[in-house]
Amino acid sequence: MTEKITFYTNPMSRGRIARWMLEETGVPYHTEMLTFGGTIKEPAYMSINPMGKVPAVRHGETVVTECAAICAYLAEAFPQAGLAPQPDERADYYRWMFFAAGPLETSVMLKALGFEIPQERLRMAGCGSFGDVMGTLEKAVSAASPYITGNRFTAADVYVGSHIGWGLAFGGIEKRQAFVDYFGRLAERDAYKRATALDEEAAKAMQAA
Ligand SMILES: N[C@@H](CCC(=O)N[C@@H](CS)C(=O)NCC(=O)O)C(=O)O
Repeated sequence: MTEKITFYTNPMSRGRIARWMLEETGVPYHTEMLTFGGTIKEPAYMSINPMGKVPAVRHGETVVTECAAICAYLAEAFPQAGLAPQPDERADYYRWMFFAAGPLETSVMLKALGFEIPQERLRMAGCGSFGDVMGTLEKAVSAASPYITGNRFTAADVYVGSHIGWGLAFGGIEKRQAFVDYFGRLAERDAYKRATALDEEAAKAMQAA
């Protein structure tokens, strides 16, 4: 019997990444909405994620936090969805998933906070410069193949694509054509549309409450 999945989120958060991934797997799940500055910091949720941050996924007795880990975990827990990498896709899959969770996320956030790493300290900064991160990401999504690991859509596209989509929408990522084209392909997916509609609806309901 399939173990129950509980998805802890807030619709205006990185939880949208995990929601998209859950919708891609096609497995049923129960959603627990948390409020920022409210239930997210209460003991019941802090026992799930001591960071007091969303998203988190509970699968039976197993808890996973961190969007990239949630995407990778669900891809492996539900192999029938075909979102885990084939052996020849693994290098790109891990490379770009970790690149997005590390250098990309960090450099976009530093920029949003108005912090520029001084040129002479770039050597010790794992994320490198914002310009180098943008250039590297652009090359990764400009390859002849439509997806980040090649011709097949995988969980790495959910994670990398979410960063690009969010960044294009809110200005954290430059509107380069390669980013627009790559994300445009992903946004056509039924699971992406379903996930977005569910979170938009939940956001409206939370605002009205
Ligand atoms: N590294 C985490 C980041 C999670 C995160 O920062 N979530 C934010 C919303 S996007 C949050 O829950 N903030 C609430 C708080 O810190 O009080 C991940 O990738 O899942």
